[in-house]
Amino acid sequence: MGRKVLVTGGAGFIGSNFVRMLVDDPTVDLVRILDKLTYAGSLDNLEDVLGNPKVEFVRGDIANYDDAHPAMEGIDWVVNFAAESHVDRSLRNPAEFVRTNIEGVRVLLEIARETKPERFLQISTDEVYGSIAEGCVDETAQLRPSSPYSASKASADMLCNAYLTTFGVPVIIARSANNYGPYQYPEKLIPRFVSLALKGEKLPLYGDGRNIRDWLYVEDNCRALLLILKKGKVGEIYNIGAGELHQNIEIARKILDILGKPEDMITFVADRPGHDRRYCVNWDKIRALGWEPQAKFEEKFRETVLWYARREQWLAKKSEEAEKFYRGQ
Ligand code: NAD
Ligand code: TDX
Repeated sequence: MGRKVLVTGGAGFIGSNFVRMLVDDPTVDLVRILDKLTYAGSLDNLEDVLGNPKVEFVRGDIANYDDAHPAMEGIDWVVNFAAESHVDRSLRNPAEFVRTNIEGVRVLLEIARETKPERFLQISTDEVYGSIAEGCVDETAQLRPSSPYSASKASADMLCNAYLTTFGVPVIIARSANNYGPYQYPEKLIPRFVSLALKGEKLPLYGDGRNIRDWLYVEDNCRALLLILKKGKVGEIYNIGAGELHQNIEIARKILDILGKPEDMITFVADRPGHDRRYCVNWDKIRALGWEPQAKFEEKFRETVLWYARREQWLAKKSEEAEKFYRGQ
């Protein structure tokens, strides 16, 4: 008998890519998705898999016990992607981040005490370590989150550890770097800039544009997560990075170059308050499980930009919503 997997937040960017990978995995029998379908989630992201007999979709809120309990029944692996994920939004409305990213995780952990899954994989982020001036940090580094978003994610990690230690919930935590790839909501850097460039609008870089992120291809991340479910050890934390550290200005230039647009479309705007300068995680631990990133950055980055460019209408519609947030509407 294969595994029955619950993917919360499966209608979002990484979750929908992960669902696609599970559907193709012969050791998985059932992929149940629990998603609230907030502004960031969409059934469009799951269009090609919703008809698959392995896939069940349930609309519901992880912070609501009555939604989450039935979804967790009979489940072997819980993978919690559901979250408010946008740093800029967390600066304007932190309450929603506390509710979903902390209270939601508490509710799932409580239910896990009853339904006893074999594994509970909490999807965390490299942002919990805060800005890393130089070098890269391993999983034992101190947590120094800077934004309400990263503070809520760090809090969830702490709750997970407490439920493991106190109640034996079989938690594993994964801390990934910035993902890029298809199906990301265009409030985030790469799809936002592709969309603005296609519309002939300026690309607003925060501050001096020299902040650094490590860019991990979403499929590499999903492969790492699946490997952690299969071979990872309960109670462990695994960093997942790519070693592709790039300044935001390089990312903006690459997008313009791929789309054949002029570099003077870049503009510098007020910095994000508390903006982390650089992230870099050491991922030796997951490497020891047998994982390496496979994506060639230049190739996958180009493919990603063109993926969005080919969906110009879809992108324009989503981007109109996303830009309302930036205009303060
Ligand atoms: P996303 O914003 O694209 O998707 C989040 C999904 O969660 C959406 O489908 C949304 O509808 C759903 N959701 C939100 N609140 C919910 C609730 N209360 N109940 C049920 N569903 C809810 O996010 P993403 O970029 O795919 O990120 C997924 C996870 O990975 C998050 O936990 C995030 O913190 C983490 N992460 C993301 C990145 C990245 O680069 N995107 C990097 C590291 C970690
Ligand atoms: O318009 C912009 N201009 C700009 O300069 C936007 C949207 C972003 N930026 C900068 C801020 C960051 O330095 O680009 C970088 C990337 O920004 P985001 O796409 O907002 O991502 P980030 O803040 O790095 O967080 C992402 O990676 C870690 C995800 O949104 C998180 O969910 C994840 O945990």
